[in-house]
Amino acid sequence: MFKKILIANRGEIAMRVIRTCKEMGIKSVAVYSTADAESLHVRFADEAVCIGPAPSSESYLKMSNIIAAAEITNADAIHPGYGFLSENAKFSKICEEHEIKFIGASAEMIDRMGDKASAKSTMIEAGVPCVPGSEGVIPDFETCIKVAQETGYPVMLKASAGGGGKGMRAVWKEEDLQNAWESARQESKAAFGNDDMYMEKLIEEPRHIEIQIVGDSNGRACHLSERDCSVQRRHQKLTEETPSPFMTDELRKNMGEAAVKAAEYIKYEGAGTVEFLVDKHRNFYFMEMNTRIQVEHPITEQVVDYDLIREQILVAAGVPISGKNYYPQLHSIECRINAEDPYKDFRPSPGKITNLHIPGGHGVRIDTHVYSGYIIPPNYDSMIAKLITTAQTREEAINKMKRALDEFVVEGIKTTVPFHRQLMDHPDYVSGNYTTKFMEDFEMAEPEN
Ligand code: MV4
Repeated sequence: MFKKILIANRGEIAMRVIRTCKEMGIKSVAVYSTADAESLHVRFADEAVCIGPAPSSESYLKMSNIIAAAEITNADAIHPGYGFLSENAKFSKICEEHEIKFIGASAEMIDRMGDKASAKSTMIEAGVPCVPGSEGVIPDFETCIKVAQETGYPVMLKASAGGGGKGMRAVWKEEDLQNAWESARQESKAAFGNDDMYMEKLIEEPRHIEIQIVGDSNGRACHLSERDCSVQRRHQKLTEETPSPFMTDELRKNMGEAAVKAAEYIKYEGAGTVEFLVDKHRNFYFMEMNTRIQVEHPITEQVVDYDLIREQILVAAGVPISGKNYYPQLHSIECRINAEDPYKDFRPSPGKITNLHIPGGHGVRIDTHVYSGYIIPPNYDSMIAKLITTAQTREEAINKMKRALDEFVVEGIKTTVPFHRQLMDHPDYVSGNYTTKFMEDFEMAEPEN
C-alpha cells in the first residue's frame, strides 16, 4: 500500500482525497500555487509544497514542478483529481517513468479514450451501442457529404480531439454542411491543434446519463449505476442526480452491462465514467468515456455507500475489486455552487467571502474548501462547493435541497445558490421531465427585494 500520496490538484477535490488518505493511514502531500497559500488543502495535508505562481500553466499544470515535489517529499503515488493533469497522457507516462504510481489511467488508455473517434471505434468492436454515423474520422468534404446522405439529416459533426461540445455542429440540411464542416474544423484546430472530424446521426433532445465504473488490474470491472447530468449550461454541468428520473430497471441493467463490457474490453483500470446519450424512446448510445474521477462522484457514493477515492487508491495498489455491481438504495442530488452571479448571465464573482454559513443536518453533505474570510482567486474555475442531499425518495431529496439552500449563507461574493433554489421549484425539474435542452428555456426570476 502507498505510504504517501501527492495530490496534484486544489480546492474541494484536494480536500476530498486528503480525507480518504487520512482514513486509510496514508500520508498526504498538498501542492499549491502562491495564490492558494491560504487554501484549506494546504492546511489539512501532512506536508505542502509551493509549486509556482498563480497561473495554472506555471503551477498546477507544470509537470516538472509537480514531479519535483513528489521526489523531494518521497511520495510513492500521485492523485490528479479531475481537470488539470488528470487526463494528460504525457503526465501519466512521466509518473510511470519516475516510478511514481499515477492514480488514474495509463497513458495509452488516456490517448485511446481521449481521441473520440477511436474511442467510438473501440466501443463498436466491444459491442457497445453507438450512434450511427461515420466509420471513424472523415478524410475530406466529399466523404462528409456522402456520409451525411447515408446517415440522414439531421447530423452532428464532432471533433475527434474534442469533448464538451467544442468543434461540434448540428446540421439540419445539406446546404449548411460545408460551412459547418469548415467552421467546426477551424474551431477544433484552434482549441486542440487537431481538426479530425467524425459524424453521427443527431439525437434530438437527449438526456446525458453516465455510468460509474471501476476496473481492476485483473481486467475485471463493475458498475455503480447511473448519474443524470442533463442539466447543463454551455456544456457545464450545474446539478446531477441518481437515480435518474428517466431510468427504468431494465435500462439501468442494460446500460450498466454495456459500461462494464466497455471497461473489460479495454481492460480499464481505475475509476471511470462511460457517458451515454439517451433518446426519448430510451435508446442509449455511447458518447464518451472519462478516465478520471468526476466532480459529481459524491452522489454515487451517497446512494451505494462506497468511497470512490478509496477504491481508486486500492485498485492502483493492485487490490482486486469484489466484482459485484451496485444499485442506488437512496436518492441523491448534487448542486454545484459556483462563485458566479446568476442574475448577470452567470458571470464570475471572485473575491473575499466575508461571512459563510454552511448548511448541515441529516442527509446533507458539503464538499468544499472555502471558509469565512477565504479569498477566491480569479485564476481557477468558479466552483466553490458541492451541496449534496440524500434521502429515501426524490421528493424528499429535493425538499432537503431547498431547506439546505435556504440555510446556505455566503456574503461578500455572488453565488449560484439562488439559481439552484429556483431550479428546485421549476415544474419540469420537479417532475423529472428534463433533457439537455432544459437550460435553453430557463429564466431566472428577479429577486424579491
Ligand atoms: C450529441 C448530441 C446529439 N446527437 N451527439 C455535447 C458535448 C459532447 N459531450 C457531446 N454532446 C452532444 N452530442 C449526437 N449524435 C447532443 C450533445 C449535447 C449534449 C450532450 C450531453 C449533455 C449536454 C449537451 C448539450 C448540448 C449538446
